Amino acid sequence: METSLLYPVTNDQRTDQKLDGLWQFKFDEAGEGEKSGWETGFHDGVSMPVPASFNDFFTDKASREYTGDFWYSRNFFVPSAAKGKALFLRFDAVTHRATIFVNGKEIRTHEGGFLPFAADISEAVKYGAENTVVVKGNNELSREALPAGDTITLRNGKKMVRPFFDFYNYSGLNRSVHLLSLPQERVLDYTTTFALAGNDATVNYTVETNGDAPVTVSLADADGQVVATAQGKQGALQVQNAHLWQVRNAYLYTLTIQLGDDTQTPLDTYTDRIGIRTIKISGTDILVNDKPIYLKGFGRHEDSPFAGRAFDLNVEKKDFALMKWIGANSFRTSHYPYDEQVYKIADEEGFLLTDEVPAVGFKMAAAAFLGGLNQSFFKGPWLKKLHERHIDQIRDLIKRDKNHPSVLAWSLFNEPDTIDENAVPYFKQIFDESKDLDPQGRPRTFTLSEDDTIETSKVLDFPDFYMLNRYPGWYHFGGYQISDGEAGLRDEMDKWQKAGVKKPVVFTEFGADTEAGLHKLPSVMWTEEYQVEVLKMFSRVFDDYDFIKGEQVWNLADFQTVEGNMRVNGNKKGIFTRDRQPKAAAFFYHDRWNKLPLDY
Ligand code: GCB
Repeated sequence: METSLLYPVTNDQRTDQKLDGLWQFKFDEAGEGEKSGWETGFHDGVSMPVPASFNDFFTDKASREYTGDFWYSRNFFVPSAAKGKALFLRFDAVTHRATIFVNGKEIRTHEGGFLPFAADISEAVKYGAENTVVVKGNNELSREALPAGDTITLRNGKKMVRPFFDFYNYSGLNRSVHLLSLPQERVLDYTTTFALAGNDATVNYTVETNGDAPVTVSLADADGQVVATAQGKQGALQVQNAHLWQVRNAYLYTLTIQLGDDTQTPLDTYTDRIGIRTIKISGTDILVNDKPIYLKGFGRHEDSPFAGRAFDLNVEKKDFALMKWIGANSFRTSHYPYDEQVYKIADEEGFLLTDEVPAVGFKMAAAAFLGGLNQSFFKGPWLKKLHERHIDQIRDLIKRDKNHPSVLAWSLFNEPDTIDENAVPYFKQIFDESKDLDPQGRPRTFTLSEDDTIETSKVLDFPDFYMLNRYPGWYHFGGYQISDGEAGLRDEMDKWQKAGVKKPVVFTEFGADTEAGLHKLPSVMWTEEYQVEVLKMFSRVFDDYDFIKGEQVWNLADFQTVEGNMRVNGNKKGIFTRDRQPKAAAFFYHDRWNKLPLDY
């Protein structure tokens, strides 16, 4: 099966046509789709925008919360000129699993709701004619899949998800669909690594193709001047006076790969923008181009009104504008890989990001918080399948994102249960198997929940740096007890210090739910004043410990979650509201972060 995850481009040899717009859509509560021939296409559904989560377009609750199989259908035209080309449909993400049919024929299936996959449709299409693509999606949760949860059946027979995580199970064709026409002999993938020497840099590359045609690689600077060329599937580009990609001061080169003897009429061309920079962990420092950096920024979500988890370039543009204004330099793609356009913007804007797989909910206490279960997550019949899918998604994540200069690190879990002995063999497997996947050897890590401390966690040897999620001042010692929250946090940091922590520590979650516009003097929990007090408390602590190398507050913006008595129409820990307007805390960070030096 074709496994290329290269981002689509259009040039003389390749075309990328987006199949976004209105599709036909149906729920399949009774499981009648195949029996009724829906895979051949249908016109009696409702119209549904793509990309979008279907949920919030419905005005009745049963549809919004729908759990199970759902179908999308549309026609697309394949021109006669495409004959002889390799044709693919590329789905940037379908939540959480999909079966793809073209003209009634099953082409492939895919598991995992946040990573792209391509379906080879060359044999299934009619040329110079209309064709039909049908997607059978499914949004159920289980302990065998990422993100983890259960699917339950209510007494009225309706299936519902019970997520072990704190974000709404937005579903559907959340990202774009592309029709790709590619040359038969083509580039499948490429990698780059960098070595710096004085002012110069070496860009080492490998190119994977599906044939034997000779490979030419060239690198052009931002003005389009070619600065280095090399031949072969593996080689080195020597760049004199290299412009390095720097944090919040990006510089991108254009890498062009061509196949064939004649670069005037190549068999294939693939072009991408890369940044030359190195990343290392040294003691408690995070080094970019051998210089220490301090991370300032956010945990985020792909979440906005109307289209749910759909990628929306307008929302993304706004989020970057806000992150730049506030003085941030980084974020975590909590709790799943984001649309590839996010990484392209981060590359251009010089943001560092920690790229997370949807391994969230690997803890029964999280399930308990949301519904009441108390067993070991890392012991159960679901582990084998889960592990297969987990490593598969880590593999695809790294494959997809390895060439982005913005990617600082890989986050392999969010808040798993690491005080459980049973977690150790699972962690060992995941860390062993992912060890050599990234040619750039970026750090691998995961977030530790409040239960997982230097005293209790059994897996602290695995990560290259520590990411801590901590909520004193909110889930415990809130309101009038906040001073005890601060004292407890300092006690914990003293223990890390005393233990001689030898790796950087980054706070990747902390904060307080805050209803925008709610004010009180003196403060109470949920007011804008109280959120600022909590964040100031954390800042005081961060300023006192040198091994703390970053602060990424939870969350950039309010976001939708499952409903419950802990949530007022979603999680309100945003520094901005869901429609991206500032709470008082935004001005606090604007002051703090614009003043902090990069190597704080
Ligand atoms: C966490 C989770 C995050 C939640 C957050 C909260 O620890 O990682 O997904 O949204 O806490 O606000 O409770």
